[in-house]
Amino acid sequence: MTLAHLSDTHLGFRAYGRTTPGGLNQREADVMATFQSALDAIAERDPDLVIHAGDLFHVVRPGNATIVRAFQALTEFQSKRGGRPFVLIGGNHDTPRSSDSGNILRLFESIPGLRLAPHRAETIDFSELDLEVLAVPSHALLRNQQPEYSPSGTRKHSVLTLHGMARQALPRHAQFDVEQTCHDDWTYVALGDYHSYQPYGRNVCYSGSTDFASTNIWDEARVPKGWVWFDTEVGRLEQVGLATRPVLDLPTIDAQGHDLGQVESQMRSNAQWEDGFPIVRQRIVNFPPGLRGKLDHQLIREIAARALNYQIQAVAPQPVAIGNRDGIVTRTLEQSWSEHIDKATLTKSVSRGALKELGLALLKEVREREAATPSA
Ligand SMILES: [Mn+2]
Repeated sequence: MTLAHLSDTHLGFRAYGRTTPGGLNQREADVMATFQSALDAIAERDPDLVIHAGDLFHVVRPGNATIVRAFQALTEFQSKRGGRPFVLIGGNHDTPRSSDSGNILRLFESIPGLRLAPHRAETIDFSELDLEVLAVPSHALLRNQQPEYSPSGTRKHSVLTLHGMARQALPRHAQFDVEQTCHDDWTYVALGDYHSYQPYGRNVCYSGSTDFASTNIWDEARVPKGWVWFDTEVGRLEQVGLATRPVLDLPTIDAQGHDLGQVESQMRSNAQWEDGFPIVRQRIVNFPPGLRGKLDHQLIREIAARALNYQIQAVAPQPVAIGNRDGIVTRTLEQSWSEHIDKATLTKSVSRGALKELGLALLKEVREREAATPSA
């Protein structure tokens, strides 16, 4: 048996002000185009089973254009595949909290071969493939309505699909543990919710989103987008890449000890990319907020004209609030450290200057590490 696993297509996602000549938000059009190319690539490889692990739509009520395009794309896809099995589960983005009845996903039930689990966990049986699929949508996981994560044992093949956050992916938002899924007992476990491709074993993974469709795309920029192919005869995950509009997180500029001209010249040299109107972020750390508006507007306009979006993210030197008898004062850690050492009583064997330098060097090291890690 062969299967294709995709997830988190987030149709209807919108960002930035740009629109297509037809008046659609440019990112909404991008995300739809990537979805279409995923379907084309999957149809080409012709799997026995397709799993969409949730968040087909970005919102509970997508715009009409997005609903119509999604319906047409899936109808055409299923007709190309002769209505072979396709399982689609509800995600946290496209499932209304209150009731099942108003769920937009219900519309898709009429597409031949498409089986839906929008709200409740259910087992779907496909005798023609000697296969059972346990579908656990977001709503069921959140309400603790998931059944035991074990296959019934009556079918040769068994697939678990689940939409939710694993402790292994984002510990602070954990809804389940990958170990809980007993993935070794299943033929395949298709996870949805986490937006980067992330395998946890030979047969279990997040396929990731098909395009950049969240508020923090910068963390995702390091992992290519795609969907996953699995052939039970081969028994190995294969991520199949998808071309998207490029997302570029340019090297961070540290403004400490530099003047505006030097910062601008680094911005210019960082802004080297081929055409293709990427989505770009330029971080500048240790940059006082007041200086943001003093950067060369012409330079910024020139760079921005070659991007769909050029975002300058200025991070101010971190002040730290310290309380004393006279009230709360704001100082940088470096200032506080220097002032403390200037006044501290030290044993004779310790050099005041060397100790001060050591502290400042360590603080600098911490800042550099922080600058190298994109914020969550
Ligand atoms: Mn999602």
